[in-house]
Amino acid sequence: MAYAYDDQNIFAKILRGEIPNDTVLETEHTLAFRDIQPKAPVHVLVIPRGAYVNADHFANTASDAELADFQRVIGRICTGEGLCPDGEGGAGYRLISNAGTHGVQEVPHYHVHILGGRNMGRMVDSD
Ligand code: DGP
Repeated sequence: MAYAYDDQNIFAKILRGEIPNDTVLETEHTLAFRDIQPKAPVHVLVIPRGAYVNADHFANTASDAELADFQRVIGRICTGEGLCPDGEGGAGYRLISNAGTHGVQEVPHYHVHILGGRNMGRMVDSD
């Protein structure tokens, strides 16, 4: 696997503190912040601190500690934003991770979008 990571991408700059962000949660391996162009009342981006291009790069090469931390942050964000459909008022959410050309990924640093606060509609357009 030869993933080329561009360390000038916008999320790399956010991680280096070169660009401000609206942080929701940060841990040793993970950062979560609000999307600058929110598509829903809640729109949080979760990114690893490590230099991973996309979901498969991260899943195939990150350490167990990084993988676990990332998943725990997603859980904490869903809980903290009141999105969990667990019978305590949350109405649910959608996770999206775009990769590559067909995924129409804009920023080449792995990220998961957490979207909620409204009905997100059908998963994808059929065309
Ligand atoms: P994607 O298409 O999955 O690569 O989505 C990239 C997202 O990143 C898009 O929803 C807009 C968001 N975004 C782009 N630049 C910035 C930025 O400088 N700050 C923040 N907070 N979000 C950004």
